[in-house]
Amino acid sequence: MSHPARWKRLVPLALAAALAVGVGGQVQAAAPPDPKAEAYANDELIQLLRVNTPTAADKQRLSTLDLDLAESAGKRFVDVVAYGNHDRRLLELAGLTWSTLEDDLQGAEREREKADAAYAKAVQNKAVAATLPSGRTAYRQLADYTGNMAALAAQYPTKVKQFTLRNNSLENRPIRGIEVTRDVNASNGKPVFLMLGLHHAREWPSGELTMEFAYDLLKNDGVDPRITNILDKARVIFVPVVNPDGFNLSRTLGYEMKRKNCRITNGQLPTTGQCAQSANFSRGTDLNRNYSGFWGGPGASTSLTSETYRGASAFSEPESRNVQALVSAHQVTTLITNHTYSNLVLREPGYAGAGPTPDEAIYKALGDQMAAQNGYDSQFSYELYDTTGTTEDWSYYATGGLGFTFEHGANSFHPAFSNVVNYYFGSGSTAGKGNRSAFLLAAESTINPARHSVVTGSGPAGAVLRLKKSFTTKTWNGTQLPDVLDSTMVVPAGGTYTWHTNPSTRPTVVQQGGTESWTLTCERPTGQVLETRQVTVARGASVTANLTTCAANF
Ligand code: 0X9
Ligand code: ZN
Repeated sequence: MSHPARWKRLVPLALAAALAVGVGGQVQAAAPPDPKAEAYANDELIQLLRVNTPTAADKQRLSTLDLDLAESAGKRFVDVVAYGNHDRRLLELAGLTWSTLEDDLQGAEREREKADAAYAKAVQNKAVAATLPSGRTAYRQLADYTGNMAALAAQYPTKVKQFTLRNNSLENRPIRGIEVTRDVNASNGKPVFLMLGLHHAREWPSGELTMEFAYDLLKNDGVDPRITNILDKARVIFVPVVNPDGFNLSRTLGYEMKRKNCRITNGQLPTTGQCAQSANFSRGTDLNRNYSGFWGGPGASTSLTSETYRGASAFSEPESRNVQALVSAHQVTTLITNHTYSNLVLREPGYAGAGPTPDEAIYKALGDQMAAQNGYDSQFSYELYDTTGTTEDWSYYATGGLGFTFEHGANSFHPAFSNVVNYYFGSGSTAGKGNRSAFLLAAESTINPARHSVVTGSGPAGAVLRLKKSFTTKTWNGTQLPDVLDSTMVVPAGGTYTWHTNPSTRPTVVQQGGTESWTLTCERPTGQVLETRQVTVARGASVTANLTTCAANF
């Protein structure tokens, strides 16, 4: 993975003068100039370093430097993207040591482009077979994702429904997803498995794997009995690109290490082209710190130029609000948010102090089962470092749906494309260990009623049933933010319904021995409510609600 350095210009330590070592050995960087912009402007090396952190104090010291940390597989090290001399100097001044995983990330990027071109050519010449479900041989660009989803919807009109998320991105791009199930236009109460990609712009395989699983389900429905069963019984929702602005910049506009979104100034939309200016490379909100669950706690930064900037407030960003709205409007009983890298299957809690979840037994069982398939380590999210405001820090505690972060790959955010094939199938470098079978298990777990709840009964055909719950989600400083879960289904022709849902009681309330209920309403399609019931249902349980008043008046 090492490449000979092309330019190893030693920039005189003018930058070092911008560093101050404060009392207690605390190292602080003065604000401007932006080290990333400087590193690019001066052709300094951008490197991937494995920083030794044998003790918690080392990890703590490293985290105060506000460098670009990657998730990493070892307990005794943290990988860092170091932008030029400035970042290496910060590490030195903090007394940290490291080994070099990649001494020239920009050089590696050019190598990757060459390798990808060669791979595509080999497929074209039939020297190797294109094996991904879609047949793709190179990383998608943003337009490919959009085009692929539209094409799937056109090809499989009864199994694929395209939708646009509630908000456009900061750069005003619509964000698209697809729902996949048999008879997709019927609102039929199936349990929902949600798969997300590309919260983080540079993590290209996270979008690829998401998209390929959608292709696989559609291609092999009626061929592979496991997939046929999944399409029969679950609704699988895909949003392959949560962060299109960042991804577009990373994939096509010359800043491939972009991680965050395009928030350049708090409270303001970016102007055209502003996000792509090198002076703004460090700016943006980390969407995976912007969710409301424990927002503002450890493992997130208050600085707009930090790679883990949490945003001006919880859900300040349209892109994270999109996921919130999507999850709040469906009974998402299983969620996988794909990231790179480190070969991990992560479950809640995201910070150690939260304590074990009340669902640890089944949460761990599912994580371990999936990890047995893809060969990753199955562990708590906090085991490497605490984080707060991540997707599942909100989604799990708000809905009880079992949410996982998958960190794909050994040591690169977007390695040569042929690796994506291996990640998916468990071939080549990852022989026998693939994500396809892990994803299938997640979909099958979604179907398993022991892992969610069921509300069933009789009701008038055509009536709209609604499950609603209002509560507050607590941020780190104790602020209570309103949350509303509100999903619907339609009673089928036979006059009985089965609705696969999340438990009515949230995990933290379960932990305290309390209960919560869903408010179930039976409505005319016009919205007129004919019957209202309180429904309390635990995980693994089923309750019956016969909507006789509604039936009598429908
Ligand atoms: O830091 C993140 O947002 C994720 N890692 S990444 O390298 N893809 O950026 C991990 C989030 C999971 N939570 C914890 N590690 N606590
Ligand atoms: Zn990530």
